[in-house]
Amino acid sequence: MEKNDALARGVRARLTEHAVPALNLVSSPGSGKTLLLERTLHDLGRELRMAVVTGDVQTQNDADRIARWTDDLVQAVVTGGACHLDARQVEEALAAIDLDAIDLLFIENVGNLVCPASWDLGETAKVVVMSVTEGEDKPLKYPKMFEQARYAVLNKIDLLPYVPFDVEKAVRFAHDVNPDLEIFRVSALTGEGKESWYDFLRRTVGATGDRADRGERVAAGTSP
Ligand SMILES: Nc1nc2c(ncn2[C@@H]2O[C@H](COP(=O)(O)OP(=O)(O)OP(=O)(O)O)[C@@H](O)[C@H]2O)c(=O)[nH]1
Ligand SMILES: [Mg+2]
Repeated sequence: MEKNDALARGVRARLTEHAVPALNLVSSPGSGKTLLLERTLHDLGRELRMAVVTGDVQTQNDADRIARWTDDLVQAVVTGGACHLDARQVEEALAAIDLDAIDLLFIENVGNLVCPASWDLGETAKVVVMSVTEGEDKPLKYPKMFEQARYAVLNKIDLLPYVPFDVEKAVRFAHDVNPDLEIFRVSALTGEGKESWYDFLRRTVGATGDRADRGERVAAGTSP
Protein backbone atom coordinates (compact mmCIF):
# COMPACT_ATOMS: atom_id res chain seq x y z
CA MET A 1 0.00 0.00 0.00
CA GLU A 2 2.89 2.38 0.79
CA LYS A 3 4.41 1.58 -2.57
CA ASN A 4 1.07 2.28 -4.23
CA ASP A 5 0.77 5.62 -2.46
CA ALA A 6 4.26 6.62 -3.61
CA LEU A 7 3.37 5.70 -7.20
CA ALA A 8 0.08 7.57 -6.87
CA ARG A 9 1.95 10.70 -5.79
CA GLY A 10 4.08 10.35 -8.93
CA VAL A 11 0.98 10.03 -11.13
CA ARG A 12 -0.60 13.05 -9.43
CA ALA A 13 2.54 15.13 -9.93
CA ARG A 14 2.66 14.18 -13.59
CA LEU A 15 -0.98 15.05 -14.16
CA THR A 16 -0.55 18.33 -12.31
CA GLU A 17 2.49 19.21 -14.36
CA HIS A 18 0.41 18.78 -17.52
CA ALA A 19 -2.66 20.43 -15.96
CA VAL A 20 -4.82 17.37 -16.59
CA PRO A 21 -7.51 16.68 -14.00
CA ALA A 22 -8.33 12.99 -13.52
CA LEU A 23 -11.66 11.61 -12.35
CA ASN A 24 -11.72 8.09 -10.95
CA LEU A 25 -15.18 6.58 -11.52
CA VAL A 26 -16.07 3.99 -8.91
CA SER A 27 -19.32 2.09 -8.39
CA SER A 28 -20.92 -1.30 -8.00
CA PRO A 29 -20.99 -3.41 -11.19
CA GLY A 30 -23.48 -2.19 -13.76
CA SER A 31 -24.40 1.18 -12.28
CA GLY A 32 -23.59 2.83 -15.61
CA LYS A 33 -19.98 4.07 -15.56
CA THR A 34 -19.28 2.99 -19.11
CA LEU A 35 -22.56 4.29 -20.54
CA LEU A 36 -22.00 7.63 -18.79
CA LEU A 37 -18.54 7.83 -20.36
CA GLU A 38 -19.89 6.87 -23.78
CA ARG A 39 -22.49 9.62 -23.64
CA THR A 40 -20.00 12.15 -22.27
CA LEU A 41 -17.47 11.43 -25.01
CA HIS A 42 -20.16 11.60 -27.65
CA ASP A 43 -21.60 14.91 -26.41
CA LEU A 44 -18.47 16.76 -25.20
CA GLY A 45 -15.83 15.19 -27.43
CA ARG A 46 -15.61 18.24 -29.71
CA GLU A 47 -15.29 20.62 -26.80
CA LEU A 48 -12.96 18.75 -24.45
CA ARG A 49 -10.29 16.25 -25.34
CA MET A 50 -10.71 13.30 -23.03
CA ALA A 51 -8.75 10.10 -22.55
CA VAL A 52 -9.97 7.07 -20.66
CA VAL A 53 -8.27 4.31 -18.72
CA THR A 54 -10.72 1.47 -18.09
CA GLY A 55 -10.13 -1.34 -15.66
CA ASP A 56 -11.89 -4.67 -15.72
CA VAL A 57 -11.20 -7.98 -14.05
CA GLN A 58 -11.58 -9.65 -17.42
CA THR A 59 -12.41 -8.59 -21.02
CA GLN A 60 -11.80 -5.39 -22.93
CA ASN A 61 -15.53 -4.87 -23.46
CA ASP A 62 -15.70 -1.45 -21.83
CA ALA A 63 -12.63 -0.15 -23.67
CA ASP A 64 -14.17 -1.34 -26.95
CA ARG A 65 -17.47 0.37 -26.15
CA ILE A 66 -15.77 3.64 -25.20
CA ALA A 67 -13.38 3.62 -28.15
CA ARG A 68 -16.33 3.87 -30.54
CA TRP A 69 -16.92 7.44 -29.37
CA THR A 70 -13.47 8.99 -29.35
CA ASP A 71 -10.31 9.25 -31.40
CA ASP A 72 -8.42 9.99 -28.20
CA LEU A 73 -6.76 7.21 -26.42
CA VAL A 74 -8.63 4.55 -24.53
CA GLN A 75 -6.38 2.29 -22.51
CA ALA A 76 -7.72 -1.01 -21.21
CA VAL A 77 -6.28 -2.57 -18.08
CA VAL A 78 -7.28 -6.16 -17.37
CA THR A 79 -6.60 -6.75 -13.71
CA GLY A 80 -6.73 -10.55 -14.03
CA GLY A 81 -8.68 -11.09 -10.83
CA ALA A 82 -7.87 -8.00 -8.77
CA CYS A 83 -10.94 -6.09 -7.61
CA HIS A 84 -9.46 -2.62 -8.18
CA LEU A 85 -6.97 -0.68 -10.28
CA ASP A 86 -3.70 0.33 -8.68
CA ALA A 87 -1.41 3.29 -9.27
CA ARG A 88 1.18 1.26 -11.18
CA GLN A 89 -1.44 0.22 -13.75
CA VAL A 90 -2.48 3.85 -14.20
CA GLU A 91 1.14 4.97 -14.47
CA GLU A 92 1.74 2.35 -17.17
CA ALA A 93 -1.44 3.29 -19.02
CA LEU A 94 -0.43 6.96 -18.96
CA ALA A 95 2.79 6.14 -20.79
CA ALA A 96 0.69 5.69 -23.93
CA ILE A 97 -1.28 8.93 -23.51
CA ASP A 98 -0.05 12.33 -24.70
CA LEU A 99 -0.98 14.41 -21.67
CA ASP A 100 -0.30 17.66 -23.50
CA ALA A 101 -3.03 16.77 -25.97
CA ILE A 102 -5.84 16.12 -23.50
CA ASP A 103 -7.93 18.26 -21.16
CA LEU A 104 -9.35 15.57 -18.92
CA LEU A 105 -8.61 11.99 -17.93
CA PHE A 106 -11.24 9.51 -16.84
CA ILE A 107 -10.37 6.33 -15.02
CA GLU A 108 -13.13 3.72 -14.94
CA ASN A 109 -12.34 1.53 -11.98
CA VAL A 110 -13.35 -2.10 -11.49
CA GLY A 111 -17.01 -2.33 -10.49
CA ASN A 112 -17.41 -2.84 -6.76
CA LEU A 113 -17.92 -0.56 -3.81
CA VAL A 114 -15.22 -1.98 -1.54
CA CYS A 115 -11.66 -2.38 -2.87
CA PRO A 116 -11.32 0.77 -5.02
CA ALA A 117 -12.01 2.92 -1.95
CA SER A 118 -8.62 2.01 -0.47
CA TRP A 119 -6.46 2.62 -3.52
CA ASP A 120 -5.17 6.04 -4.45
CA LEU A 121 -4.56 6.19 -8.20
CA GLY A 122 -3.26 9.74 -8.23
CA GLU A 123 -6.65 11.03 -9.33
CA THR A 124 -7.95 14.53 -8.70
CA ALA A 125 -11.17 13.13 -7.28
CA LYS A 126 -13.19 9.97 -7.00
CA VAL A 127 -16.68 10.08 -8.47
CA VAL A 128 -18.99 7.42 -7.09
CA VAL A 129 -21.76 6.34 -9.46
CA MET A 130 -24.86 4.97 -7.76
CA SER A 131 -27.96 3.89 -9.66
CA VAL A 132 -31.58 3.90 -8.59
CA THR A 133 -31.85 0.12 -9.01
CA GLU A 134 -29.36 -0.47 -6.19
CA GLY A 135 -31.40 0.75 -3.22
CA GLU A 136 -31.01 3.94 -1.20
CA ASP A 137 -28.84 2.44 1.51
CA LYS A 138 -25.60 1.94 -0.43
CA PRO A 139 -23.87 4.96 1.18
CA LEU A 140 -24.59 3.51 4.62
CA LYS A 141 -23.46 0.01 3.68
CA TYR A 142 -20.30 1.09 1.87
CA PRO A 143 -19.40 4.28 3.74
CA LYS A 144 -15.70 4.29 2.93
CA MET A 145 -16.40 4.66 -0.77
CA PHE A 146 -18.76 7.56 -0.18
CA GLU A 147 -16.35 9.20 2.25
CA GLN A 148 -13.51 8.95 -0.25
CA ALA A 149 -15.55 10.35 -3.13
CA ARG A 150 -15.91 14.08 -3.63
CA TYR A 151 -18.69 13.75 -6.20
CA ALA A 152 -21.53 11.32 -6.83
CA VAL A 153 -23.64 10.58 -9.86
CA LEU A 154 -27.10 9.22 -9.14
CA ASN A 155 -27.71 7.40 -12.40
CA LYS A 156 -30.67 5.71 -14.14
CA ILE A 157 -33.17 8.32 -12.99
CA ASP A 158 -35.24 7.37 -16.06
CA LEU A 159 -36.15 4.21 -14.12
CA LEU A 160 -37.56 6.05 -11.10
CA PRO A 161 -41.20 5.47 -12.13
CA TYR A 162 -40.60 1.71 -12.11
CA VAL A 163 -38.51 1.06 -9.02
CA PRO A 164 -39.10 1.72 -5.33
CA PHE A 165 -36.33 4.25 -4.79
CA ASP A 166 -36.60 7.37 -2.66
CA VAL A 167 -34.17 9.94 -4.08
CA GLU A 168 -34.33 12.28 -1.10
CA LYS A 169 -33.57 9.41 1.25
CA ALA A 170 -30.60 8.30 -0.84
CA VAL A 171 -29.26 11.87 -0.90
CA ARG A 172 -29.73 12.16 2.86
CA PHE A 173 -27.85 8.88 3.46
CA ALA A 174 -25.04 10.01 1.17
CA HIS A 175 -24.75 13.32 3.01
CA ASP A 176 -24.89 11.59 6.40
CA VAL A 177 -21.71 9.79 5.36
CA ASN A 178 -20.13 12.70 3.49
CA PRO A 179 -21.77 16.12 3.91
CA ASP A 180 -19.56 17.64 1.19
CA LEU A 181 -20.56 15.19 -1.53
CA GLU A 182 -21.81 17.02 -4.63
CA ILE A 183 -24.46 14.89 -6.31
CA PHE A 184 -25.54 14.93 -9.98
CA ARG A 185 -28.82 13.24 -10.89
CA VAL A 186 -28.64 11.86 -14.41
CA SER A 187 -29.76 9.23 -16.83
CA ALA A 188 -26.85 8.09 -18.95
CA LEU A 189 -29.44 6.39 -21.16
CA THR A 190 -31.81 9.27 -21.95
CA GLY A 191 -29.45 12.15 -21.18
CA GLU A 192 -31.73 13.66 -18.55
CA GLY A 193 -29.72 15.81 -16.12
CA LYS A 194 -26.58 15.56 -18.20
CA GLU A 195 -26.00 19.32 -18.41
CA SER A 196 -25.16 19.66 -14.71
CA TRP A 197 -22.64 16.84 -15.14
CA TYR A 198 -21.14 18.51 -18.21
CA ASP A 199 -20.97 21.88 -16.44
CA PHE A 200 -19.10 20.18 -13.63
CA LEU A 201 -16.63 18.67 -16.13
CA ARG A 202 -16.13 22.09 -17.76
CA ARG A 203 -15.54 23.63 -14.32
CA THR A 204 -13.08 20.89 -13.44
CA VAL A 205 -11.09 21.50 -16.61
CA GLY A 206 -11.39 25.28 -16.17
CA ALA A 207 -10.02 25.06 -12.65
CA THR A 208 -6.78 23.60 -13.96
CA GLY A 209 -6.40 26.20 -16.69
CA ASP A 210 -6.83 26.03 -20.43
CA ARG A 211 -4.48 24.51 -22.90
CA ALA A 212 -3.13 27.86 -24.07
CA ASP A 213 -1.51 28.64 -20.74
CA ARG A 214 -0.70 25.05 -19.93
CA GLY A 215 2.53 25.18 -21.93
CA GLU A 216 3.69 28.30 -20.10
CA ARG A 217 2.95 26.83 -16.71
CA VAL A 218 4.69 23.60 -17.58
CA ALA A 219 7.69 25.51 -18.90
CA ALA A 220 7.78 27.58 -15.72
CA GLY A 221 7.48 24.41 -13.65
CA THR A 222 4.46 25.71 -11.74
CA SER A 223 1.39 23.76 -10.76
CA PRO A 224 -2.12 25.03 -11.48
N1 LIG B 1 -32.29 2.54 -17.88
C1 LIG B 1 -31.00 2.86 -17.79
N2 LIG B 1 -30.05 1.94 -18.01
C2 LIG B 1 -28.77 2.31 -17.89
C3 LIG B 1 -28.37 3.62 -17.55
N3 LIG B 1 -27.02 3.66 -17.48
C4 LIG B 1 -26.59 2.42 -17.78
N4 LIG B 1 -27.64 1.60 -18.04
C5 LIG B 1 -27.60 0.18 -18.42
O1 LIG B 1 -27.07 -0.54 -17.31
C6 LIG B 1 -26.23 -1.60 -17.77
C7 LIG B 1 -24.85 -1.47 -17.17
O2 LIG B 1 -24.25 -0.27 -17.66
P1 LIG B 1 -22.68 -0.11 -17.78
O3 LIG B 1 -22.42 1.23 -18.34
O4 LIG B 1 -22.09 -1.28 -18.49
O5 LIG B 1 -22.28 -0.18 -16.24
P2 LIG B 1 -20.81 -0.18 -15.60
O6 LIG B 1 -20.90 0.56 -14.32
O7 LIG B 1 -19.82 0.31 -16.58
O8 LIG B 1 -20.59 -1.73 -15.32
P3 LIG B 1 -19.20 -2.49 -14.93
O9 LIG B 1 -18.12 -1.91 -15.79
O10 LIG B 1 -19.47 -3.92 -15.22
O11 LIG B 1 -18.98 -2.24 -13.48
C8 LIG B 1 -26.25 -1.52 -19.30
O12 LIG B 1 -27.22 -2.42 -19.77
C9 LIG B 1 -26.63 -0.09 -19.56
O13 LIG B 1 -27.25 0.08 -20.80
C10 LIG B 1 -29.39 4.59 -17.33
O14 LIG B 1 -29.17 5.77 -17.03
N5 LIG B 1 -30.70 4.16 -17.44
MG1 LIG C 1 -18.09 -0.53 -17.25
